[in-house]
Amino acid sequence: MKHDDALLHVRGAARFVRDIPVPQRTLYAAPVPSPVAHGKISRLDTSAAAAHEGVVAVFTARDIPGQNQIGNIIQDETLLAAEDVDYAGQPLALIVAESREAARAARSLIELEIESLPPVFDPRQAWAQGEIIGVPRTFALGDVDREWSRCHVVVSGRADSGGQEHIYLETQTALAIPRDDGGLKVYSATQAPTVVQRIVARVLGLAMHQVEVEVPRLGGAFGGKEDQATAWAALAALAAFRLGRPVKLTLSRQEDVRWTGKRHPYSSDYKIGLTEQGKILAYEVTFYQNAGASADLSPAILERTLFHTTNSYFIPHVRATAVSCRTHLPPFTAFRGFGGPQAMFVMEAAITQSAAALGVPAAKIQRENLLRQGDELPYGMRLQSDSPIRCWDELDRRHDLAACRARVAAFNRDHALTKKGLAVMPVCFGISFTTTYLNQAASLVHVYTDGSVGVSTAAVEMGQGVHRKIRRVAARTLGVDLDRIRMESTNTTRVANTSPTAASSGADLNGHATRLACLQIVERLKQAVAADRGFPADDIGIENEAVVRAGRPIGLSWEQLISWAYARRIPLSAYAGYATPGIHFDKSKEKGHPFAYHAVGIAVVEATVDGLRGIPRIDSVRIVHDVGQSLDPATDRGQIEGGLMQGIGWMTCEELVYSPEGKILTDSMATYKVPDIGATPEVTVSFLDDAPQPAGILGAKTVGEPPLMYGIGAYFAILDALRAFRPELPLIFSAPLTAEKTFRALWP
Ligand code: LUZ
Ligand code: MOS
Repeated sequence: MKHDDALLHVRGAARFVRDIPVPQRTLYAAPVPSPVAHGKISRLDTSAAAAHEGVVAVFTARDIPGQNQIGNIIQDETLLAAEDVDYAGQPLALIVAESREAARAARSLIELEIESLPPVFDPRQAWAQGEIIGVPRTFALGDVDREWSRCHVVVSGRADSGGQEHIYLETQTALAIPRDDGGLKVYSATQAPTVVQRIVARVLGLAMHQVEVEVPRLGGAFGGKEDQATAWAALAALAAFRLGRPVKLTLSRQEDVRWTGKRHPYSSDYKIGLTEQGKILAYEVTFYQNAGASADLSPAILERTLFHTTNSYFIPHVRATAVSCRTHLPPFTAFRGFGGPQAMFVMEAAITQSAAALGVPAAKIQRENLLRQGDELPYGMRLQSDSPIRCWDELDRRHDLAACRARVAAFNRDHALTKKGLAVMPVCFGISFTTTYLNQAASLVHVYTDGSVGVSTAAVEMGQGVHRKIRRVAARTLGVDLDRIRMESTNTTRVANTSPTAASSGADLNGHATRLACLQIVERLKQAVAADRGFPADDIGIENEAVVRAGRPIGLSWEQLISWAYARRIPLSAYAGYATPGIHFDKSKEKGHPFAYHAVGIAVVEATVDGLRGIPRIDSVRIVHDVGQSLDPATDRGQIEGGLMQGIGWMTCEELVYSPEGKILTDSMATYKVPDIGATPEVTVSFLDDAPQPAGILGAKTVGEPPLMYGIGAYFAILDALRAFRPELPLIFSAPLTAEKTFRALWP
């Protein structure tokens, strides 16, 4: 129970945006969704809804004072549909009423006529019709075309992975409060306060300094609030601005699942060539990303897919092409891994098929081709460490992969009705926003006169424990106890121009900024003590809440130091920015050094399939993960276990099902199956020893997204068990591998 808010969370006392006590005269807003996936609005009459009891106003696109445009990377998304409707669930109007119930009840009174147009839901079909976002991109290394003829085996195939709903505990929420100067304060459950600020200002025609955005904490996000908290904040702000009253907007779970974006489904074609010994010589892949109806973050996600084409492997000849396809589904968005998992799934599919063709275990090919220090990745960067091999060997040392394989084979010989399967899953994930300029953060540190400390950064606490890590950085840098440090809310007036808390970079970027701010304060204090006592400043330090000279206390405690310094009029606050050094990427060549470092680890997954009922179960997952010098081991372990389970869910049970008209059918927790405690395998997590990471903060490596991808091993472990029943079973690479699919594979 090491999370900063653990006690608040278990008592239900933590305040999320929807728990903030609302001001007097607060109104409630309910969006009106499009019932169809594609069409043209021919009539939208709001008068009957506006006349409903309790309704104060109904807004449509015409009521937007600024731009009706919420697109972030590409400006292709309206806040309220003006003419065209591009997905079922798209907001057409906003009803504002004295109560949530009244706003919702009035929805059925909206009179709507939409001329239906044929929708497209399949990315390959969209591609064939030329419906793409941006341009296709290709990363290449070596010369695949020449290499095929040198390969002993060449296999090719298709791999599909489905979308994934975030199921953050807190649904999308915003509270907008008008200010007396015509501006607004917006509480938003967002990972990206500055994006909300910029887009609210754009929609209302205001300057950014007229919009203050505050985030207390989030009840989970997983990427689902990186870009998609914005629309709801902008709708609440629109109503608050027009009516001069506070407006709250909260989606129900079902609304949230129906209307908001999810992980991108991908459909991919691959071709892979190897030597007789299992050395991969060439790999070619085309990724068709299902982007949904507008760009959202799809171009950045597509790019991260390309960066992770070869995952943890060195392949000398690679050509990877990716295209973002526009379909009539709610725009798909960021989700932990951000396009990386989709690429890694295809790579593992290709290796699994190669192993079958060569008649060797997949693990042999995986080990043979692991990245080594200095190996070149298809985007020109070289791996800086030997972590992939060190993690593999550590996993082998701890868990003996050959013995695991033998144990599984023995079990399968002895059991006719149940079979086990095994899969190793290495992960090598690039750390930094691939959009280089986003790799910046800032921190504002106040030391109060009693010696307590308040820290504001750009980081949003969403359960991942970033606040605890930043507190540790501040405490270590100032030389004081952790209890002295408090993290403040994330607010655009205290720290401006914030990047989203995303890309596993929150602790690194904001930790570095906090360290630099704390160092400024320490330096001022040291100089003042040196001048007063006549010591050299370099001899002075602050350790364990006391001033030391050459490591020995001089009889001045932290509290005494601070009140003394305040009386001497020494500023006790500091602000610092941080920008990741040394990263760059040239899109015209698709080469560069986009990442500060790579997060690396490996897992071995064991599964059992019940052959009569077709039910798969993940028995155990053993992980060796390189966290560098962990800033907070309990937090890191929690992230690794949680990420793993989210990945297992994506690969095995979380299935999005749509009607032929493009309406999501799996729109509640009753029909969308996430893994529960009963599905949790035995998980062993070991940290790689002696692996400090200089580019991370205080030697630590980030841990946010990478462990999700261990879950991919679950797919291949189940597939391995299925092949133990039926060795002739055709290899299917279509995630999730649900119980229905395993049943049908065994009982065709
Ligand atoms: N967001 C983003 C991300 O804008 N750029 C990224 O590279 C990224 N990576 C992971 C998660 N979110
Ligand atoms: Mo994210 S997928 O918001 O790092």
